[in-house]
Amino acid sequence: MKFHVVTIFPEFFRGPFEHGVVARAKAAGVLDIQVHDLRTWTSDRHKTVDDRPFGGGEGMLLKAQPVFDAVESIWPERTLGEAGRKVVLLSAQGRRFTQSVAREYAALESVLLLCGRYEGVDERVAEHLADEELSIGDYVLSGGELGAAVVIDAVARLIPGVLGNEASAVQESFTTAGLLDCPQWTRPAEFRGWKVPDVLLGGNHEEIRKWRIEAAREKTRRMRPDLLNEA
Ligand code: 4HQ
Repeated sequence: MKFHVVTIFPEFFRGPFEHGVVARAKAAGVLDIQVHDLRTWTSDRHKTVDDRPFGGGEGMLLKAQPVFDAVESIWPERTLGEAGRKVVLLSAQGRRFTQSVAREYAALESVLLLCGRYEGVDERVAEHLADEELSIGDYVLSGGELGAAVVIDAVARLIPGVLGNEASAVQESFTTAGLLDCPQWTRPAEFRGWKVPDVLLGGNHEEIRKWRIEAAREKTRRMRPDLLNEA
């Protein structure tokens, strides 16, 4: 699977992808991430990517032209709504990014992530260039870069062949799908007087399995009751 990222801060992506699952997926050759500097597609001396909003108001907007030129140069033959690859604009106004969106993206050949900055992006990008606007959550970031990193991380661990994913990412069983993870402990069995539940110390795997399902349900009921009312 391939990601393209278009940003005015390409250096931002040096760190996040050099560790853990994403780094391993890249090393294994199942994931490729190409980061592009939006200023590549400017032609003036100051490499201008922003301008003032029509009608007035606070701050600046990313101009449509460099963003259109970037996408059209990265994917010259692409058409809107094409199967297999998607242009995604990170935006607080977008569809909410969830695990099911991550699974959707992991099945694509390529995703091109557009990271806005300033007060936003000229609306013609959302309207006529991006296949969709995507939000990682209901809060305001100062740029799309953190959102793009979140999306790449969540999708990378679902790619077949990424080390450990057959066991851990896909372990989600029929009975615990859509629930929070159950609580877990490691040694010692007692720490500062706090004990690990007895059932987990005995070797009864059927008992443990049932206990974990119930613990996941109870944790979900307590922390995220909204998840129990979903399909
Ligand atoms: N943005 N999920 C980028 C976000 C955001 C989000 C606000 C998008 C700022 C420039 N992105 N603009 N939430 O808050 O993805």
